[in-house]
Amino acid sequence: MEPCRATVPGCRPSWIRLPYKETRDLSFSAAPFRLITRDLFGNDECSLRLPQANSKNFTFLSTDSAKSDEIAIRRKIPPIMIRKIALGLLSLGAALTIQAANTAFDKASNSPYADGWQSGDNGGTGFGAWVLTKTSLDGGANGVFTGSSSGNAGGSGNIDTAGLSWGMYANSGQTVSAVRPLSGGSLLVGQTITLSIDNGFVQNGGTEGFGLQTSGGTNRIEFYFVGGASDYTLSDGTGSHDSLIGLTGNGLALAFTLTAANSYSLAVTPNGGSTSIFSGSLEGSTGLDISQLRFFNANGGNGAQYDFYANLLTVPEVSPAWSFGAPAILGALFFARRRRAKA
Ligand SMILES: [Ca+2]
Ligand SMILES: [Ca+2]
Repeated sequence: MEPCRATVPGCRPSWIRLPYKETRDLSFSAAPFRLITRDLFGNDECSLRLPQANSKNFTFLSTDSAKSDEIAIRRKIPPIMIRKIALGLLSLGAALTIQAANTAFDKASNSPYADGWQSGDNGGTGFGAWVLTKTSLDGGANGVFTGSSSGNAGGSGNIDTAGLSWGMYANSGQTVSAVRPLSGGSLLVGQTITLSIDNGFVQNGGTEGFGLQTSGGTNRIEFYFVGGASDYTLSDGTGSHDSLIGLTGNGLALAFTLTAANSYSLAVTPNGGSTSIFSGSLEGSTGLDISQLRFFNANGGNGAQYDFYANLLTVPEVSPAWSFGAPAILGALFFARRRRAKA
């Protein structure tokens, strides 16, 4: 194994020397992967499967005064026993912090949207910049704007802040998408994304809604309305399901929580209505990341009553009841060491 730079994605394994008490940020373009360590002679010392295999950004802090250890990233190595992992990591003496998606908040009434909503706008805090795309250059067939979501569905409730939401229109077979990346890392177990959507009427052949995606744009879950249907549709790892939540033009508040590597809960509350909570498995293979959200209006219809709106995006602070795994693993290490000492 030739040493190579850990910051180059796809270099397997990628070794990085980590001096005593030094912190290093690492970022990778692919998951899942494993962390391993080795000594100066190139012997593998231990291997640690990340609690969140979909994490792509994280920070190491070396506490090894011997200055002789290296840390590396490997992908798709068969699992080994936790006890071996624990003892190996103890020999390294490293502490690991996994970086979650940043706490974030944004709304349509923030100042970057005062001159309109454009690709590259990045209001609020904690998100990456918007990526807005449309399938036609014809501004009459698809586009985005800011305005009150009370204008759709022939006059309705809204999800506005200071009279504004992010608006999207599409007709004549066109589609407009608005992608918002998370920053700092992908969503970890215990983290939540909240948002509001307000679709108007949706013509037959049209869909309006949102999805959570990998950084490469693969859907992990979607919630949307299909023109001609009675209820909203929820698509997850077991297919597309009737949510039994009927069409509303008044808006809905949604809260998605990653409850395990491939499991979720989704709370959906129509404006003025009661909350429905869904849970299940995510689309795509286990270990894929959730790194962005996408709003879409796919041929929803021509006219204000068919406009789709979104607003109020947050990644809240994580409840103390959740753990990102690293503390639990470190706890297991001490447990393993104590057991060995007693034996
Ligand atoms: Ca703008
Ligand atoms: Ca509305």
